[in-house]
Amino acid sequence: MTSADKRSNVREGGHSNGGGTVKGFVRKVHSPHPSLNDSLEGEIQAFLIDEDQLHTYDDLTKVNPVTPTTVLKCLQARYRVKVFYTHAGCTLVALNPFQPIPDLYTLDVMKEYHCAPQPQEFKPHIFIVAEEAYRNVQNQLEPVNQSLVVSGESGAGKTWTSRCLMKYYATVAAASSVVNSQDTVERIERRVLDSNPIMEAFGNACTLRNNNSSRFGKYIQLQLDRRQLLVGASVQTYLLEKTRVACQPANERNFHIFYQMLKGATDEQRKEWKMPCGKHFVWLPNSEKTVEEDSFQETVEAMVHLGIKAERQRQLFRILSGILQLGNLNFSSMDESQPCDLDEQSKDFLQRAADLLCVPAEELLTSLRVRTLKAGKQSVLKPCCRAECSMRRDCLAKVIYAQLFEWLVTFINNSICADKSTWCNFIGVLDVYGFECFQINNLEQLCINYANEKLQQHFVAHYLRAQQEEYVSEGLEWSFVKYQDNQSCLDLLEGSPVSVFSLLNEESRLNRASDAKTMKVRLEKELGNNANISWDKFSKQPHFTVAHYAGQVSYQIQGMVEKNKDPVPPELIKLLQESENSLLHHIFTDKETEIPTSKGLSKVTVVSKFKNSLERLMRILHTTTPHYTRCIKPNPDCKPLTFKKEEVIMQLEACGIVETIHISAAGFPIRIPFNGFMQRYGLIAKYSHVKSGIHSIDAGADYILQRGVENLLSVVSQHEAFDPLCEDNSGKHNSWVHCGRTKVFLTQLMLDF
Ligand code: AOV
Ligand code: MG
Repeated sequence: MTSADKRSNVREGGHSNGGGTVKGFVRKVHSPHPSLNDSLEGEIQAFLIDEDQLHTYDDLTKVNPVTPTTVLKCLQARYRVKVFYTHAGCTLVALNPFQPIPDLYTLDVMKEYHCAPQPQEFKPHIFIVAEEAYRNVQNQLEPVNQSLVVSGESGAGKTWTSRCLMKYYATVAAASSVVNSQDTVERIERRVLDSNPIMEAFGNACTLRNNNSSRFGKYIQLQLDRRQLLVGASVQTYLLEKTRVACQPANERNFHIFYQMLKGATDEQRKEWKMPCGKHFVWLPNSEKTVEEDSFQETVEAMVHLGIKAERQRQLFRILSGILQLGNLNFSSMDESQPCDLDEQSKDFLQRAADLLCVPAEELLTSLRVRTLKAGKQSVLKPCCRAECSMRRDCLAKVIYAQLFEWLVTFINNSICADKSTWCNFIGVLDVYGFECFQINNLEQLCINYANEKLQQHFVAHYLRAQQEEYVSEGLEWSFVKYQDNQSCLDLLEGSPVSVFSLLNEESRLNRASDAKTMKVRLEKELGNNANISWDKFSKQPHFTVAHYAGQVSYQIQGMVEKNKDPVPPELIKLLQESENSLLHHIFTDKETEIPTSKGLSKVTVVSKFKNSLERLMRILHTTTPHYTRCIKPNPDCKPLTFKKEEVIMQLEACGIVETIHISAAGFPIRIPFNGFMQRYGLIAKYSHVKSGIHSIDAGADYILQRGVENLLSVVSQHEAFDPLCEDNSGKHNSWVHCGRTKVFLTQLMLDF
């Protein structure tokens, strides 16, 4: 059997098994499964003997035995020879090279994978995943719609991978388009791709973990017509980390777009935006640092392609500059609890901000300094103290930026979304913010890590369920490999009746000043028995620690309830609605401006909204055929071609790669329909001395085929090469082969014989 032969059998129903080319050394080993062999010593030796061959393993299910150490060694060996993709049963592992790899993603490579009769026979690549999803749509396998779920911690390469996937479809799904619709198709692909630099300029920022860290989640659905051509796309975004606009963690930066403006503006634009050279903006820390994403030109070009007119762009940039000016407003007062005023240096910035946002300067100042309270039918004006003023200033910036982002996403959708009558299927690409753990973590990290927890749950549930369903429907008896379920962590975060989110929401809906200590006491009282939450007794700051699937994260409680409430003073909205900047006016038109009374606090909190949006996403994912790619960050410093074992092993363990491989390897990743099996392996029986009686059986009813296959298996099992593997020589129900109702289930190792 050639290796191509072997692998042409092995893919079914979207399960990828990869295809290693290494033969031989596994034969030295009596059992591939640690569970079947008490002594692993022999196996480890066998593994070590072939260490110089490790880089040739295209699929980790072939590594023997599968342990964190052996998987790690294999990945390290591959990384050393600059091989970045490896199959791991049903998933693809992508190691981040942290340097451009020439010739890995070229048009020619795309075409090679796209045109290959069996792309799986090629080296593991993200394009195999892309092509598999594409062919599933073509073959109308149920569910027809596909999801490419890219996961991994911050900086692991998710956004990069998503871009590769989008480029792949924009290339292969357009290449075959007919000439007379070329114009439209080309425009659409370009627009779809151009949505990336815009969204990244507005939604990504430089963090301690990644210079181009996504601060929002996105699910982009690429819409395909009957001919499988890309006719449009739609984007759904998730919770932008808007606090970054007004508050950048130490050594991090604001969103890229501000630096792009600062660095890319012409003299004329600088004048218009009131951003003279050398002016220091408080909200633009670390502007001396240059990152690749600082290209203003690219963003503007993408805007032009998407149809954002020059005048709209002008308004947009004026608003952004207005936000920056707000950051330089300082309030002062002799006494912290007393009404305060702007300090002298800030007066200039107030005037500039007002000019750029097209609102009267006095009204801007009043809305920042004076609160309107409602008492019955009467309104009372109350001057704010310094902290309140600063809070209102930050709030103004955040609400403007968040609305602008939303407007952009809507604009992009209007520009790239195909008419419902023209598309029938979609391939969704999911790229969310990766798991994060900083020195100080707050509501933002809680939401980000919760999203990752949800994705992990989807993976565990889907993969195990899909396998189980097939085994059951095929009548196989098989006890499942144990796996790490993260349900208990999700219950802690979002469960009912009591969870971190429910308590946070209750606290946020109470009309009282939030207090971190009270919140902590409640958490301890209500959730103290949950094994996934703990407290460090020596910590001075109120906090709680959650045991996530990807590691422990300690969350600071201070400020969390307030962030969850996310109150926007209605005076600010009113001010913006009166703006003469028509874009600003437009994006606030439908916003509520009612002054809340004591009872009327909004029930919609940040986490309740986020939870709902993720649940909608999960519902969509469940209706699609998923393909998982696990991005791994090989070192914490984003250094090129540097592989730190401790870093990698933590990520492998966190996402359950080893378990996935076990399930794939201990399960039966190869499923061959009886017909195909007989065609391929009937020959063995023919030349065998054992009488099997299978010669009389042609392709026919499943039952007859099943008998034939069973006989064949029994013949194969008595073959001398197979001998050492068998626990019982009946061949019918050993751990290597199972004969189902319509298919033969094999372990990967069976194919090596
Ligand atoms: P992320 O999306 O997973 O992090 P990115 O996709 O932004 O991570 O990757 C981080 C950086 O790694 C990129 O900016 C590239 O410089 C580099 N990189 C990633 N993949 C490749 C590749 N295949 N080839 C070359 N360079 C690569 V976050 O958004 O922070 O979770 O929130
Ligand atoms: Mg990203």
